[in-house]
Amino acid sequence: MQKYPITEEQVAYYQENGFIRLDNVLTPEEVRRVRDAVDRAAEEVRQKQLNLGPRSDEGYTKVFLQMVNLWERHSFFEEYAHTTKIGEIARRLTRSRSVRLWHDQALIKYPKDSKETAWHQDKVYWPMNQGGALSCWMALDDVSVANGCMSFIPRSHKLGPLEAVDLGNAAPGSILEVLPPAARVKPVTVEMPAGSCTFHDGLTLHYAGANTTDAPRRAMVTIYIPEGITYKSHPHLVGDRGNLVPGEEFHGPLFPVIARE
Ligand SMILES: O=C(O)CCC(=O)C(=O)O
Repeated sequence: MQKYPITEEQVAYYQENGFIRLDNVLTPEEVRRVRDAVDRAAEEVRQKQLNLGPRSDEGYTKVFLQMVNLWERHSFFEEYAHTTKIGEIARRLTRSRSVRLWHDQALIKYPKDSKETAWHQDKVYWPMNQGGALSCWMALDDVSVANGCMSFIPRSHKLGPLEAVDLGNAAPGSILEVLPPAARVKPVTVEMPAGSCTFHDGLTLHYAGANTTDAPRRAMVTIYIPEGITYKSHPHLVGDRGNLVPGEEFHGPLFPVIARE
């Protein structure tokens, strides 16, 4: 698989702003395969939910359907999570010698009945002592304001960790009210075609609108841990995995190396 070319200017932009948009990272055929696999996984979840009956976390499910660690359940996603073309971008952007997988997740905002994803930082939910882990948010549909594309606050990763936002219930902009005046800069809203993606640092404030269109908005997110990040005991939705001891670096088969120098 061909490498996606990353320039030193792009690395510097990412480091300064805490996010970057990259175009045409996946080919249309690659996008189609990921999208079909996401649809199949979502159908499985839907069938299971029909059996389980109504859910108690309706606020959260309207933000998106979130399917985590698909790579462990479906060989297609295992292959996707190991896509070195994407992992290598994460490695370059973080100027790291290697990156490991933290977890993957497909995020679907269903038409009409969806809610905004409130402004938040990811790192505050992660069991990691240091910042630096980052997400690749791959658009599987053309994304725009109308169907819930992402927005970012440039340089907000430099603020350090803020409070964790309750994504199911918080007012979408609640965290913006506590920002220091210097950080209240205009967000950058990233509309882009399917196959393009953004990378964002776990401390970068980001948001996605509701999906007001008639079609689903599908994204495949892969989260990478650069070298040197250590584990801290902290409840997280993917659970306490891998028997890691607080203070030690992430390692082991549940956090495989995806790209190395
Ligand atoms: O897709 C969304 O609605 C939000 C995604 C997000 O918060 C993330 O990837 O960290």
